[in-house]
Amino acid sequence: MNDSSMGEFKETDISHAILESYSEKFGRALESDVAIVGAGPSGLVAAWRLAQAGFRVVVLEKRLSPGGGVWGGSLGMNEVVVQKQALGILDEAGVRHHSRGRIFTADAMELASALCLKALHAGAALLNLMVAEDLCLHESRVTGVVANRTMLGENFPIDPIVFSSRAVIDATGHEAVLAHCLQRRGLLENSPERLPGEGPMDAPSGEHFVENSVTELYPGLWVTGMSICASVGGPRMGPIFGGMLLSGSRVAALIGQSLKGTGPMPST
Ligand code: 48F
Repeated sequence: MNDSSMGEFKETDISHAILESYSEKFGRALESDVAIVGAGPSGLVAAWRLAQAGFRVVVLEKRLSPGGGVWGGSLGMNEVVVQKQALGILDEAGVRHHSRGRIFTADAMELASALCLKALHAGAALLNLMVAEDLCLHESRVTGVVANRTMLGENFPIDPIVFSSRAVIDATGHEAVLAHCLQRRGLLENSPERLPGEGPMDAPSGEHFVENSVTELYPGLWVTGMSICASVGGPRMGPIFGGMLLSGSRVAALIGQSLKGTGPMPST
């Protein structure tokens, strides 16, 4: 880089550009139609589908990298397995796949990256390093997510911020973080002392279960992906991801129907 090109901008221009850009993105995300917690495969597909349908969507992810359990495949071998019912989603996302008998494989990194890009290009806001720690409730309905910067609230007495939304999706995977927020306060149906948790592995049943058991656990709070198994009890299934993709698609369709009539929140 020569002297004249270095003179085109200052270090503070870089900082201002980031601050302004992030502030616009963050500001728009504070009120949405759907707030999704967890950027794993189910959360990202839900974000993509809902944003594609014209809803304002924010995804909060506590880690630096979105993609959840996709990246590592199985044992860190970064290939994932998908069954034929979910190939349409891979094709639409431009993810290449290879037949292995009755199932198919795809590159884990290609899948994680493609889902992020699809969600972003459809218009969803994706905020990483944001950890959801609670839910906002008004008149027995979930109305938003209470979130903090990852590691901030845990280590310092620093208050969180609220992301208001008309619907919230718990896509936090095995942790089912938001379902636990309601369960520990006795707000779930039948007030269980603890959530049933995942059952032992049964991949074929588990895949079917996560697609078909998408539900509104409490008014305004939906569960998708592994958080369904953790919150209502269902088998785990290991590194096969078709059920997660289909579960994300299904929760988006059901929320779309339930929000229909009131129309998407106008973009600002
Ligand atoms: O675990 P994860 O990938 O959930 P999923 O979409 O998919 C499950 C599969 O990856 C795999 C499997 C396949 O058969 O069993 O496990 O159901 O993604 C969950 C995401 O939620 C984030 C977490 O970092 C991960 O990226 N997450 C968890 N808790 C929080 C959170 C939280 N409190 N706030 C924000 N993000």
